[in-house]
Amino acid sequence: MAYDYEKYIRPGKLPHIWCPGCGHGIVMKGLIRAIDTCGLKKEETAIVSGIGCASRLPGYLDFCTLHTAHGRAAAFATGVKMVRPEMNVILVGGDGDGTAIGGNHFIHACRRNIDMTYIIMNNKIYGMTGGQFSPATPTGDKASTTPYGNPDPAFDIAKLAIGAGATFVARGTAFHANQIDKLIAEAIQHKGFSVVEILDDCPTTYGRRNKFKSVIEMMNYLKESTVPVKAAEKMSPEQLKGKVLTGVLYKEDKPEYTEEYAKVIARAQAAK
Ligand SMILES: Cc1ncc(C[n+]2csc(CCOP(=O)(O)OP(=O)(O)O)c2C)c(N)n1
Ligand code: SF4
Repeated sequence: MAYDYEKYIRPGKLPHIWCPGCGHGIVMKGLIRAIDTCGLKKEETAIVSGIGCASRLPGYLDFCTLHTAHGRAAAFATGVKMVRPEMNVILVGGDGDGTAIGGNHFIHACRRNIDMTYIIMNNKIYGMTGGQFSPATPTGDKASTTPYGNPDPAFDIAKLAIGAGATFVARGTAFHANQIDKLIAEAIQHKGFSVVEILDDCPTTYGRRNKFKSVIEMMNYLKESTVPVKAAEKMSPEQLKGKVLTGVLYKEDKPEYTEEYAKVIARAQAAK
């Protein structure tokens, strides 16, 4: 049965800016299905982004949306959640926005464990500005700023989130479209800071430079290079060599920040 995405879309904002074959639209549809599954109301849900192709996503959705400054989605979203803790707050953006210019904000949002969900679309590149390398560009890959191969090691964004204190971390891919909504729905339902990294594709500025002949090749790469975390349990180290794990990678219960902050305010008021 066809899914009714239109009830969540702002028709006046279409057509979208994304290139044919870009994975960001697949993620947007997954997010819509997750929001629908969780039954979130439009007026009680804020979707916040920074700048970039991925960060254009909230503009197309009929919720309370904020398109902010580059790398500052976490800062604005934190402000929304602190003032209106009853709101559902979802952050979206790219690997460049979230882990380069916004890296500091990202790790501190993870550390605080504010009840929000951050969806990072990791296409390994700065798509919007023509393909400069990002902290997620693998060593040796080509970008407009590394035409002879990137000498830097890349962040593992999911591991970075776990190390910084996020209490729910999952990874999916744009190829596995029908898992994206399930991962995001579980992240939304988790109480605390949840991160969903979606391995995505940018055929225009990354694929062409890195010898992917078509979007299908890029999608096949996402399929072949990843293994569900449950399947990995039965695989040998040799079989897992070069594979990236997908699914729910980490989950823990910890005190939530806005609730702890409310207790501090109550203590301060009682002390007056
Ligand atoms: C302060 C500031 N610095 C740089 C830019 C230019 N800029 C716009 S989008 C972008 C990169 C976005 O890359 P990413 O977040 O990975 O998203 P993608 O476009 O790949 O989806 C950059 C560097 C900007 N808008 N503001
Ligand atoms: S430049 Fe890349 S990330 Fe941006 S819309 Fe095109 S394919 Fe997507």
